This record gives sequence, C-alpha cells and structure tokens, in this order.
Amino acid sequence: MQGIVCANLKKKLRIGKKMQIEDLPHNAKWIPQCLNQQQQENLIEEIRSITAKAPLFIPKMPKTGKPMSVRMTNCGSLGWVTTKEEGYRYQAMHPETGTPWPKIPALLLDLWDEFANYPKPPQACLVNFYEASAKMGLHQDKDEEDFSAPVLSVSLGDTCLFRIGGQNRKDPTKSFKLASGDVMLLTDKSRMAFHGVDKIYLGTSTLLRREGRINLTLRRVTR
Ligand SMILES: O=C(O)CCC(=O)C(=O)O
Repeated sequence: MQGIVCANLKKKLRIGKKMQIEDLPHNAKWIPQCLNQQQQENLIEEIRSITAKAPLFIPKMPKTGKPMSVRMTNCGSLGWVTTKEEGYRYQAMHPETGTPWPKIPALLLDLWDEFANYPKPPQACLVNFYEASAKMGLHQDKDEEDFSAPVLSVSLGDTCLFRIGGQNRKDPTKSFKLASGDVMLLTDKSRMAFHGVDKIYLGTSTLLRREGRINLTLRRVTR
C-alpha cells in the first residue's frame, strides 16, 4: 500500500484528505473513497441528465441475443454497445435514439488527468446500472485499438464484490468490495486482466434514490 497526496486532484476536486492507493496483482490500482459525498452526489446528478438524453438500454450478448443483467448507456464521443447481430463494438450514436452520446462529466475527465498517465483523453464512458441480481462475468476489456491507455472506473451507490485475475481466464483471482466513491485503475499488466462483478450488496449506500450500483468506466478507444 502506498500513501500519496494527489496535489493536482486535491486542488481541482477539493479533496481535503490523504488518499491511499492500494496495489493489486498485476499493478491494478484501487483508490478507496477517492470521491467524497458531495462529488458523488454531483456525479449522480450528471448521470441523471445523461440518462435523460441517452436512456439506459438492455445490452444483448453477441450471437445468442441473451440479455445481460446490467442496463447501460454511455457518454463521450464513442459508446460501447452490444447486439445479437453485430456483437461488441463502439459507436458514436445511441443504438435506440440514434443521437450522439452526451458529454463526459468534467469531474471524470479530471480523474483521468490525475490517474491515467496517458496523453490523450478518454473517448468513452460506459455507464452500467446494476440492480439486485445483476452481475458481470469475468471478462477482458479488449474492444479498444490501443491497450496502452488504462481503464479507469468509478463506483457509485451500493457496494459490490469485485473480482480480478490475470491475463488468462484460469489465473487465480482476488475478490474485494468496491464501495461508493472508490476508483479502480486497470493499467500496465492489469490492463488486460480478467475482471467482473459477482454480487451487489443491496442497502449499503443511500446515494441513489433506489437500491443498486452504478459503475462508470472510462476508456480510450482509438490510438
Ligand atoms: O462494474 C464494474 O465495476 C466493472 C464493469 C466492467 O468490467 C465493464 O464494464 O467492462
């Protein structure tokens, strides 16, 4: 574990405390309680206005068309979508409304500037909404052109059980709880680590109007 003070971020985001970065296998980083209550509430307001313009949709697995248990939308110049016919991909338009995705909130761009250590901004912010029984199976993020950019994600709402392994599906995994305000960074060897969400602990947060968890995942898509 490494204790650090993120000076730039502290200034921009008005963080008044010392942040801890927890080192995980393969150089993944976990920053518990990176965002304070006010920042989380502001972000939720922004997500509400994003979902008003770009409604949550039910993603479907390639080939089988089986619905995933999360509901999702995006913001940014590109959004991640999946359908039975065309599979996993990024596109500039919402699959149901046909309109461009809303902008990525400034707070998320500030987080990227602080932690990503990458010269270009993120293009996609996937918004996943997990209800009671929603999960996400172990997978790698590999629909992007450039794996040298990290994946940065923010947890909001109810706590989840997050699992991360190595670059092969059968590598050993480590499970831990991600709470509201936590930030995860998949970088270096962990960029291609298998990861997933096994469980949502309902009633562990009052941030959202109803039970559930939101995860915001920032990615650079093109080189
Ligand atoms: O919800 C999370 O914490 C992880 C989300 C994720 O792995 C993904 O969207 O690819």
